[in-house]
Amino acid sequence: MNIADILSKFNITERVLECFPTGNGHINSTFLAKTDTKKSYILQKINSNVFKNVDQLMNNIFLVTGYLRSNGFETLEIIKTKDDKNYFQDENDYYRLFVYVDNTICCEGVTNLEQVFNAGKAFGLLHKSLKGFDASKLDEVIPNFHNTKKRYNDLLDAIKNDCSNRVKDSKEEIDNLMKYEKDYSVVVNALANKEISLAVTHNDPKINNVLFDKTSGEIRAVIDLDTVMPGSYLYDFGDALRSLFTGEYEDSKDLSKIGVDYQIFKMYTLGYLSEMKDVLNDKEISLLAFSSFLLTVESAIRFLTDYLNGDVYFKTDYSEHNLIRARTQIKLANEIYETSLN
Ligand code: GN1
Ligand code: MG
Repeated sequence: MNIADILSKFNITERVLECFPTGNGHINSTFLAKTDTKKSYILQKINSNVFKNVDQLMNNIFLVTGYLRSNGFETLEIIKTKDDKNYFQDENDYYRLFVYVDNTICCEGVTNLEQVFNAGKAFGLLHKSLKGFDASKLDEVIPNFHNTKKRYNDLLDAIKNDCSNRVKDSKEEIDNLMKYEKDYSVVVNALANKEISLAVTHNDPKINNVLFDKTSGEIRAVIDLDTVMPGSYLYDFGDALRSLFTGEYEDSKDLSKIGVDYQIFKMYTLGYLSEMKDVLNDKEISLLAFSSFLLTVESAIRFLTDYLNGDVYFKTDYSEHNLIRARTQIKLANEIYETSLN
């Protein structure tokens, strides 16, 4: 089915003039559709290999965006299909359409610390504004997404199976990840023991998922709500720092570009706590720095597991892409560990 036919399934009145690929996600394919009016749309082909239950995924987004909007926050707007569904399915694929959030920019990289503060504030605000939302209404669209212990067990399985004969090229990385084994249960255990809250979390808190107003620079909306699920605030806090430290170098072969920047740590934390200081408990506060290590090492585990499994999850451009990504995350995790947790 061609793009024009797919777009014709959705409930829009404007005429689409052009539709072209945009963004650089690892999972879904994204297109910007320009129309004969000022309104534009974002069309996405949903990766149903990653998101096994698209109905649940879209229902989560529908519920969360509805809640945010009714509480006065700007958020994504789903355009339903002509038969009133949150997505369109053809023989092979699933598609959804959002209104393009006009007059906004997202930062692909950090150019100043104010952006970092604002990113922290944006995710803090999202957490705070979803505090009253009943997390049990959401489906766990990717079960155990940030269960680091489970991710590590998946890595051990991938090593055992060695289905792509790549273990021999990854010995150093595997040893490096094995040495932190005892740390992998810290957050999942604290959640299980109810020492920290089970909350609604974003689970992909990259700075390029925050939209800022093009004119005023103010925070407008947080996007990419695919993985909004029940989780720990620490998942988002740690993963945001991981991605800020990594910046655009997630797949850099030059490891000297990867390192911890404590100014970034400080500004993100100040921004985040400006919204969340009265919501977090003492245990959560005590684990903030640890979470930046944990989510970084988890990301290394995920990339390396996918490398060993033959690149079945993340999009890759060449055969060692996932191994290279794992290396940047290991370098960063080691540095966070040595400089702040040892
Ligand atoms: C994936 O597709 P993208 O870039 O939004 C992944 C995140 C990873 C990220 C690494 C559903 O997100 O968890 O942190 O790649 N999303 C999913 O860049 O697995
Ligand atoms: Mg994402």
